[in-house]
Amino acid sequence: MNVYRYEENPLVTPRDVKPHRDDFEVIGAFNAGIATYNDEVIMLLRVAERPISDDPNVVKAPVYNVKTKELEILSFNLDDERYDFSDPRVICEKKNGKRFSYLTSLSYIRLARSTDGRNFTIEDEPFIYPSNELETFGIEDPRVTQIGDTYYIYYSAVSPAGVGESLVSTKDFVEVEHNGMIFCPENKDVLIFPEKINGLYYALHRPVPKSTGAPEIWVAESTNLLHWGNHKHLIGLRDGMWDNGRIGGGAVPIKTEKGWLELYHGASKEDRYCMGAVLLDLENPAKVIARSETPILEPEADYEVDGFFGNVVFSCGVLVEGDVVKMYYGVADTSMACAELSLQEILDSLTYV
Ligand code: MAN
Repeated sequence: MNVYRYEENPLVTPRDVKPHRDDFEVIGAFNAGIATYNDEVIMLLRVAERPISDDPNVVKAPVYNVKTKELEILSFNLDDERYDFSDPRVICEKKNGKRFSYLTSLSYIRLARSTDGRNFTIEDEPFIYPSNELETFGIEDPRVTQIGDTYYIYYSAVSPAGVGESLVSTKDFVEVEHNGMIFCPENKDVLIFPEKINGLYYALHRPVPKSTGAPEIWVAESTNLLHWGNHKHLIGLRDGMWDNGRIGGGAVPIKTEKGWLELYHGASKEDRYCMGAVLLDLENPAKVIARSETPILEPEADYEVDGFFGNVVFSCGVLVEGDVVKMYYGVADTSMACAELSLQEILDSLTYV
C-alpha cells in the first residue's frame, strides 16, 4: 500500500492548543472528526485536558458537575493500594478489575479550520463541552456525517453510567442542537451513512457485549436518525491477525461503484491500533463483500509510535477527492496527522469473502 504521510505531520499537537483553564494542561488533540464547510476543512478535535499536578505522587481526575456546571477535581495518591494506575488514561479500582472508575483527563470537542487541509487554526473556546449527566467524564472521538445542509455529529459520551454514543447536529458549526443518546452503553465508534439506502438510514456501531461476544462491528437501521433497530452483527475479530483485540468503525462510509467502503480501526490484543477496510453491499450494508487481510495504515512514524498511548493510528474522518483518500487520523492518543492513499489501491487490496 502506498501511503503518503504529509511532511507537516503531526498537523495539530497538544502544544498548539490553548488550555480552556489556566490550571489545566492539554495532553491530547486527536481522533478528530472531519467536515468541509464554506471551502474550509474543519477538524472536530477531541481535546483532552488534565489538571496540572504539582506533586508527582498525585493523579487528578476532572469530573463535570451537572448541578454547578463546573468541574470538580478529585485527587488520588499513587501509593493508594485500592487503585490501579498502570494505564495512564484511567484510574481503576482494583476490586473492579479493568473497569475504570475515573479518567485522568477530560475530553471535549474543539474546532480547527484550514483552507489547505494541512495548516490548521485552532479556535480558542470549546465547541461542544460536556453538558449533562451522561457526559460527566467527557466526550470523545467525534464523527461527522453531512446530510443535506445538516452536519450530524456523534461522539462517545462518558460517565459513571457507561460509555454510549450521543448525537448533536449543526448547520453552521456555531449553533448546536442536542438529540440525546442514540446508542446506550457500552457502545462507541458509531458511523452514520451519508444517504438513505432503500428508504432507511444506516449506522455502524460497536457494542461491547459482556456475557458472550466481543467488541465488534454491528449495523443498524433508522427512519429518523434518532431511533435505531434491526441490529445485525457485521464483522468480528480475527484470531492471530492484526485485528484480534477490538475493532470499530472509523470514517464515514465512502460510496464507490464496488460498494460502501468503510475504513475501520482494529487493535491487536497488545493494543496496537491499525486501520483496515471492509467493503459492504451498496443496496444492503449488512452484507460484507470484502475485507483487508493486512492493515492499510499502521503505526510506523515516530509520532504514531510514541505518545501518551503509543502505537495508535485511529481515523474518525477522511476526505475523498477523485482517487485520493485523505485520511485524517489521531496518532498515539496525542496529535493529529494526515496521509493520502489511493482509493483504487485500497479496493484492489481487499480479499473477497
Ligand atoms: C478507553 C480509552 C480512553 C477513553 C476511555 C473512555 O480507556 O479509549 O481514551 O477515554 O476508554 O472512553
